[in-house]
Amino acid sequence: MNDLQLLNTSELQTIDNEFHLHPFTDTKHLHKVGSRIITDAEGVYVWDSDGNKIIDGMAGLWCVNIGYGREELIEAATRQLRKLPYYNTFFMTSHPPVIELSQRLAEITPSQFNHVFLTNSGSEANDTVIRMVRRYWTLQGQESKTVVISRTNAYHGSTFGAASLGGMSAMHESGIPIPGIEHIQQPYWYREGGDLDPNEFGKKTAQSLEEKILELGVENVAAFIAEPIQGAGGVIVPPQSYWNEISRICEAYEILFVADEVICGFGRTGKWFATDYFGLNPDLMVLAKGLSSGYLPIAGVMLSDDVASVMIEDGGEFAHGFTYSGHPVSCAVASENIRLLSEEGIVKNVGAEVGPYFQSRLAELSQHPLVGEVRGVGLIAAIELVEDKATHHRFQSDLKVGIRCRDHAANRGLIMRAVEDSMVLSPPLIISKSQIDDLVDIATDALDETLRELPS
Ligand code: PXG
Repeated sequence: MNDLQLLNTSELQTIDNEFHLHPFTDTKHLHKVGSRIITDAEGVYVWDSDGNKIIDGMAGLWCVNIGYGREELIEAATRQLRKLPYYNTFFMTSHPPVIELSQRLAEITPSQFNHVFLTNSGSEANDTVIRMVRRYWTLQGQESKTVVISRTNAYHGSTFGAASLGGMSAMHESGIPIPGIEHIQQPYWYREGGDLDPNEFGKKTAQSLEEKILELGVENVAAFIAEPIQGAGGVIVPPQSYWNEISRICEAYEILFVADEVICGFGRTGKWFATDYFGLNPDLMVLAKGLSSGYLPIAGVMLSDDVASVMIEDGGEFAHGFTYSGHPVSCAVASENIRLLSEEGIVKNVGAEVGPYFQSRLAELSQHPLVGEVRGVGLIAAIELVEDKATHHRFQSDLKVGIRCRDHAANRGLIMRAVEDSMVLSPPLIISKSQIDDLVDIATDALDETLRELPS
């Protein structure tokens, strides 16, 4: 084995190519260009193996909410590793870190949530949701209520169940979606709204839930699942009218509403949860990412008191769980992360200060010739690039406009992600106003450079 610390970038890339298969990656292409190797991080910055300092406009993968390098989290992990590095929560056992985290989650989530089922990833949490909602109805003698309704272009994870809940056509192959999952139209007004104004379109797409319930028969529908703001789908913020109508329909037909807060939770919108931001009333809430600020893998499903009481009182054993459900070290880090987000006023500051500043600085970019729409809430946003601002007409996909812009930004010191031609941003919540100014300057340069090289 080599001492990897001593190798240069191209040596590291060679070994990476030889032994490592990356997620969601065209491996043959990666082997040609080589991976960007990240070696260090602090605050909102990461450094690559060539020593470049880069603003991490994506907080890793929408997860490093508290920023990099927090000693308190490192100490919480180290302390717990020394004291009890592992114990399970099966077979009537528990341990202090999982007990503390469960209590903390009950405190910060909306009042109907007082129970959590812990997993290691958002995908596992969403697979858990499928089993849980079916079990909830079965326990109440309504075995036929099995279908979960989701939306096109939703992202709920990569395992078989979670990819089925997701509505991304590229992930639908070889038996995915599994039976019992249905998709309705997403509330993406800018792309799919046609002649309708945003609120008419929001109401219409929400009403497609009612149509789907009636088509399937309410006796067959278990739940509706949605991200309050679609993240991986391109940061799609529904029109104002959307959530009211969805809530009305879920209540009228008494189906469970599952809010997937994996990206939106833990302060991203300036509230603890997007559920608080939009005034939603979910029965289940899916958590991951910002729960530990990505320092260690942990995720979970919050159950409302109603769902929990059915599962507990009428259920007997729920034959479901993971070796690392409630892993003590992940729990210790998550609790400390929540304590810091709360006691340092980080979530509040996103709502009152940096969130509005970020949105207003980004809104200036709508003047740019390439930018069709800037949308977002708090510290999550998208800048959608179009060929024709009046008609919202897209660039031809082989021009790869989003990828070009992403690469220009990266070369200038900013990580943005391209979802087709939407440039998405989700920086650490501790970003300062002057760092937001730097981010916007680099994004502007990247847009200018992209414009310059496009055929006129
Ligand atoms: N729900 C949502 C809303 C997510 O965004 C998951 C569930 C699954 O979580 P895990 O921990 O299993 O990955 C996610 C994950 C991207 C990207 O390209 C987004 C995610 C994961 C990987 C890539 O934007 N979100």
